[in-house]
Amino acid sequence: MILLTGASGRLGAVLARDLAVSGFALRLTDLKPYPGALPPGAEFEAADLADADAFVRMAEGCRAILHFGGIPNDNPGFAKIAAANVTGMHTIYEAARLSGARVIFASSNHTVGFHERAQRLSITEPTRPDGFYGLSKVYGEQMGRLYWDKHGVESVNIRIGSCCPEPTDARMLSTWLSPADLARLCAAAISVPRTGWALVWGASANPATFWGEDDRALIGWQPHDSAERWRDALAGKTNGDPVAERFQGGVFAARGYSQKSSETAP
Ligand code: NAI
Ligand code: 15L
Repeated sequence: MILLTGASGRLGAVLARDLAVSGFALRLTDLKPYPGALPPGAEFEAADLADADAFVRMAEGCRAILHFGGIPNDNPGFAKIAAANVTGMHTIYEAARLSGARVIFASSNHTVGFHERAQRLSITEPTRPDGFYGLSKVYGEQMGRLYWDKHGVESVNIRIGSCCPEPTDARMLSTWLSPADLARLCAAAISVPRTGWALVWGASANPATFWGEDDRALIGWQPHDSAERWRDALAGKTNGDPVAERFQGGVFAARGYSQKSSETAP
């Protein structure tokens, strides 16, 4: 059995459908009702990440928790991000510790959003979050590190780029992750015998990528898709904001930016 949080969201609903087709038995959960008919063999229970007991119960008998629930941007502000994405990680990791499940965590490229676009990052580069949302994802990755070192809870932390049916602007020529590549990555992350604490860039095989070395060989995953066939249509579709265009995080980095000097410290 696999527990999938955020099952009613954009990525959760895609994963629920694709993983059910691949034969995984799914326990789905979200604050919101599941949109439409449940995939074959799946069950659904509504729960808030604030309800730690509900997650301990739902994780019982699960070999993996795919954690895709939470706030996916900076819009609601610090307090709400902290409740869902920081306290919520404690809910998930305590449930994983008690059930013995592996966590597969939807982290984000916004953990490193203040790196310049010209850089090609490996996972050993320092994090440079571009907002409280990105910072909450750094916390989530490090919560996994703590639970691995202290309790032996395994996790695969996926720094997702931009996961949507097609890339829609020039930045996504670098950051796009096809939903099919995401589903294959999650299936591999569930199935591989050992992961320890692993960190993977969640992007398709985009030649314009910002990201390099990671733990994908450990997971046994390679992306199949690429944003490159949209290059002619999207190369000129830039944001116009110099801060958004300079940094990997794009508009997330530019939101509320008030650095006065022309150079951000290296
Ligand atoms: P979404 O907003 O469509 O889905 C998130 C789901 O989490 C929603 O259905 C929401 O009801 C649920 N949720 C929010 N707060 C909750 C709480 N307190 N308790 C229980 N459920 C709660 O977002 P999306 O795009 O599907 O993203 C899923 C995950 O992937 C998020 O964690 C996001 O940060 C991450 N991610 C997504 C990327 C993308 O390109 N879509 C890129 C990078 C990371
Ligand atoms: C994210 O982390 C967001 O959840 C998603 O909505 C996209 O904006 C994505 O990053 C991105 O950077 O394109």
